[in-house]
Amino acid sequence: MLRRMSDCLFCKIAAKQLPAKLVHEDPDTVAFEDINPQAPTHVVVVPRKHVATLNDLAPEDEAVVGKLHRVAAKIAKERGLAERGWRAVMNCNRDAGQTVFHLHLHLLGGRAFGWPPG
Ligand code: DGP
Repeated sequence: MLRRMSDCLFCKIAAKQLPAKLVHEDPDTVAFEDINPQAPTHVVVVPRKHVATLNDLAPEDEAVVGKLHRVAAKIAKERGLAERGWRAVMNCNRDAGQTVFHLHLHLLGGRAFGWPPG
């Protein structure tokens, strides 16, 4: 598990020290194609700031968490997913299946999803 910032995969992708298929960049966030897509569209949206999990959010992180969702909605619209629908998911810690300990929002779309999630 990648809990230390110096080891953090998504910090390195955001800093372009590791390759990824970037689909969005701004001063606060980066979005890229998931390496193991679970739907026809599977994009990961991350803050540039290292925050390990939802449990670790500080009051000053509230704006960027909102921005992650706005970026996901923009990408979903660009891909024609807005009307049909798409899913936003944040996994927090082990039981939820979090494997990369840098906050990230999954944008999933292009197929129908079940509920409740597995
Ligand atoms: P989670 O299980 O919620 O922590 O999601 C982590 C996601 O990150 C998972 O869907 C796979 C993706 N991922 C892991 N390593 C890499 C990588 O090196 N590059 C890219 N593009 N995605 C990765």
